Amino acid sequence: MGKYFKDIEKIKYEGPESDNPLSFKYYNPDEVVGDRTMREHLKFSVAYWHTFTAEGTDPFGTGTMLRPWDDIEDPMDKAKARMEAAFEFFDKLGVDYFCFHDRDIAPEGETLAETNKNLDEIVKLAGELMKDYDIKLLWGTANTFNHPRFVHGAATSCNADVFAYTGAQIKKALEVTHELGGAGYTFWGGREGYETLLNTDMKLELDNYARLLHMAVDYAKEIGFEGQFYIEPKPKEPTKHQYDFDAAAVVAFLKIYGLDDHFKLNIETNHATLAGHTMQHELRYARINNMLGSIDANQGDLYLGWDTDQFPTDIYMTTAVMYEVLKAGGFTTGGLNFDAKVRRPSFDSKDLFYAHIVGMDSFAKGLKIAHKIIQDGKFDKIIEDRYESYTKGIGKEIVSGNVGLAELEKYTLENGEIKNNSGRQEYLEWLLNEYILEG
Ligand code: XUL
Ligand code: CO
Repeated sequence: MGKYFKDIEKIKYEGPESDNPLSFKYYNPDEVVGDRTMREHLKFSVAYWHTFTAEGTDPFGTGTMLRPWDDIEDPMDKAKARMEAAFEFFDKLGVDYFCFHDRDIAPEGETLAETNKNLDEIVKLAGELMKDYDIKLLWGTANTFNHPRFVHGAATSCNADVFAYTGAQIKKALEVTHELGGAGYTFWGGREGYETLLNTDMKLELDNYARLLHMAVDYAKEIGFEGQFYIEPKPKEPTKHQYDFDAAAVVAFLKIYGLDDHFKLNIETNHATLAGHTMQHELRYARINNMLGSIDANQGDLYLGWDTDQFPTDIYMTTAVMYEVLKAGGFTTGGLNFDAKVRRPSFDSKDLFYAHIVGMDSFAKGLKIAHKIIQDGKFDKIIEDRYESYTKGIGKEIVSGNVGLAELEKYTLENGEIKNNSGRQEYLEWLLNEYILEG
């Protein structure tokens, strides 16, 4: 039964008829959908910070979570218990991956040397548990936003000592990610932005950010880390304006600084909506630029202006996400990492299971619907027909680069009245409903 989540058995697939909330209704890991099994398509990962480190604090109240390791006083003993509990959780849930920040798994010491020593001890334990349970690291990252030293940013701080500290911390985080065989390493610019332009040298900050990323690329090569680097866009929070605002801003940044060959994007639903985009928009933008790497799976609350990091339950959204993933050819190094937290009043450990189960089932359903949509090809055909004018005549000349403004003028003067066709949006929304409802 395990030591930590004693009243929970291994979660099994019981099918849509089951009324057991501690079972999967749709996520059937070995079921084949198209060219791979659900498990291979979805590559679920648990986010260590939300599920094992977070205590349920908010700006108005202290922690509420009730966890099996609560009574342990010593920070290192607590860190070890959490790590053991985490693997019991992954195993019971049947996920193959996890993600962590350096500071989620081990406490900071008095000095960086002491902090690194703590980290080494916990990483050793994690490595052993990964082998025992056959669990893999989707990506590692460094928390360079929580400690007061990062008050003005990390790589974009006005203080060169903070830049240096950030480099030192990321060096170590890369080493431990490599040691654990991480498939990737993520940069989320937690405080890489500004509060006011009145005190900000934007050019220097952006140049420095790129300098740090280049150093990381160089160091990865030096130690033989071949995992995929990701940047995770987010427009605001904690700072007023984050430099990695959205997919388009990040792609531009990577290209400007010659980093685009080394990075892909880790796109998060709630970050997309905070930037005023749908998740599908962000994924599409990354996909068409060959930069769709991995996904932080959650959902926000459109009535609230902050990052609520809720577990994903919206089937329209999971369908759209899996549509983009399938169109990109499926995940390679990436996966679906539940960067999501249970609500503060959902404080029982059992809630962690309910939350992940509904997320996994929602994505399993989304995968199947998206696969059917793509297989049927109805939407593809409608889009193909919509742009048909570019496959012949003047349209073909435009896309082949054979004409300039003078030729367009000559053509238009002779062309006469223009005829447009309906966009048929409501029909398409009806069609999408049909897929969702028939599921
Ligand atoms: C914060 C966020 C991070 C990153 C990793 O909004 O999403 O947890 O995923 O640093
Ligand atoms: Co995230």
